Amino acid sequence: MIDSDPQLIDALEVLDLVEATMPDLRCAMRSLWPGVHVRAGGPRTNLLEQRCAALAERIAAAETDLAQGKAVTSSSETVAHPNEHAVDGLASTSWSTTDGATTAWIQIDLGSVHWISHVKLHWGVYYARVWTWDIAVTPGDWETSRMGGATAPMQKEEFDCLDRARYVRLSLADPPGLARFSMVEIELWGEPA
Ligand SMILES: [Ca+2]
Repeated sequence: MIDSDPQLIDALEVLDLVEATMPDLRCAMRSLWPGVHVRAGGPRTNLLEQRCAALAERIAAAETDLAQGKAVTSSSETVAHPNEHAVDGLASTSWSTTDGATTAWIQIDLGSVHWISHVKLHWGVYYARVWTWDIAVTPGDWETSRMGGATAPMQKEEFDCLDRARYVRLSLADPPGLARFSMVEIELWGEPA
């Protein structure tokens, strides 16, 4: 009988705990979500599936693009493509470095500590074949969360994480052509910690 499956009853109790302690566990739950496995059939399984689906919807609805409109600094910017264009929510604008540097960085201050569950990088024409994503709770307390590399102009990259941070910094290196970098938008999805 599925109704008496102790593992399933445990899962329902865990779900009760997650719901009771939201929002602290929202980010953790989202991270665990792909691993949730429920046996098919049976009234209690259906109940668990329904509650998990409802919880996932609540988690997604609670998240916003934390980066939009936040304070942003960089190694260099141009008059036509200032730092703010990387976090203005517009696909029609972009931040660009000045020419001549084969490395660069752009940093966002969220104003307070947040949970970040996933990141979207929308590259401009001038991308980095090597990038590093660093996070910090306090100034200077940098920790590398992710490394990667873009492979084409205007590429959109997205990755999941479970980061708790106030400051984030994207360091760029190895441009394929001109010594220049550009980003259309950096999106940080999550919620206050
Ligand atoms: Ca933009």
